[in-house]
Amino acid sequence: MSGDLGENDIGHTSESEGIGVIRVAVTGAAGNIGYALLWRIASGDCFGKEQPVILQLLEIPQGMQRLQGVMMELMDSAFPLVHDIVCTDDANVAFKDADAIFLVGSRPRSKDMDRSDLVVANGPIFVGQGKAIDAVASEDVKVITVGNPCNTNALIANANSPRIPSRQFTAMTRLDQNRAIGQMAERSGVSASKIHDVFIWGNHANTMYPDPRFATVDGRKATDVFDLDWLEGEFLDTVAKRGKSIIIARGASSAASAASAAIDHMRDWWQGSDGRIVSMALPSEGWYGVPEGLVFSFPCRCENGEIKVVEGLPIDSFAQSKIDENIAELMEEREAVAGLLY
Ligand code: NAX
Repeated sequence: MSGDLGENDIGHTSESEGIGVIRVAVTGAAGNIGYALLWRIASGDCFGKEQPVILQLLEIPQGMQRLQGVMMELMDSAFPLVHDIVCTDDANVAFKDADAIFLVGSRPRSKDMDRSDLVVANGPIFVGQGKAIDAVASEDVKVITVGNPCNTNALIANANSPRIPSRQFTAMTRLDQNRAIGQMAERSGVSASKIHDVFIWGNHANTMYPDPRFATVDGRKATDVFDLDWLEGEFLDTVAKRGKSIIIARGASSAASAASAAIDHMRDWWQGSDGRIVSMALPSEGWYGVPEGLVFSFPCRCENGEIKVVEGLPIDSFAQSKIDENIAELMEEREAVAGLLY
């Protein structure tokens, strides 16, 4: 047992906490992404094959019964690295001393909602969770926001957590990057492992820009391998609208691929990106003319647990127009939630 974590804590498993154990919180843990994500964390895919973890899982009260089932299955998987599991509907319990937090839980977009409705509907969740992170999480906590609209939700959580440095709040655009790699791999016949340095600018939305200009495909420049019409047309369009295509094909939104991308994001942040450029959305410090504070996806490298934006890349007129489009959209989202940014 990891100690008394509060009255809403409904379950623990197994053993005592050993030296070096880290606490990993996941919200929306009984949802579709959570179901794929937890097994990857528990098996060591994210924090390393030797790193023991305590899982601190958050759900809303209506989700607690499903969460109990998830916890039972985790127990039944008997992962050696999982030292304890805490299930709760109280964010102050879930985030207590957390070293890493996956903010996945939020309300999905229904048919009658447009994007601005979603921004307003989900914003308040991230006010409460930001405050809880501020109150109880480790001061070194690394936060990834997956729940949509993820850039603006990360902005809200960051604004409500003044104790934690802004650079520790990120949003996920890695799924978009992985989708871009998938498209390049399919078209070129080269395996995904040999495609590097394609990354996403901006918002996790249709406006995003998967930038192919610095990418390599089996050592060759992507701009030599693929024609410009494809890169600025079908490629861009397919990546931007992939989420919708998955919903049409599967009858449900991306879950396993989203969980996998969240693992990639946090693993690279935690363990380093090995010199590779990866996409992460984080509060701008004015990089590439993006207004300060906007949570914007940039080309990044990770080293020693820190994210460094790759600065000084040349921007052509097409890239600039896409960056500007994303800035405009994110400014509009920020405006819509201005009342939540204390
Ligand atoms: P599900 O609806 O399957 O699961 C969400 C879970 O969150 C539910 O169990 C729900 O009870 C819980 N929840 C809701 N409000 C909560 C709160 N305040 N605190 C804790 N838990 C709460 O959705 P799922 O497919 O898992 O997707 C989760 C989120 O990821 C959605 O917002 C979705 O739009 C977003 N996505 C983000 C992606 C990205 O690339 N950034 C891609 C995939 C996905 O669309």
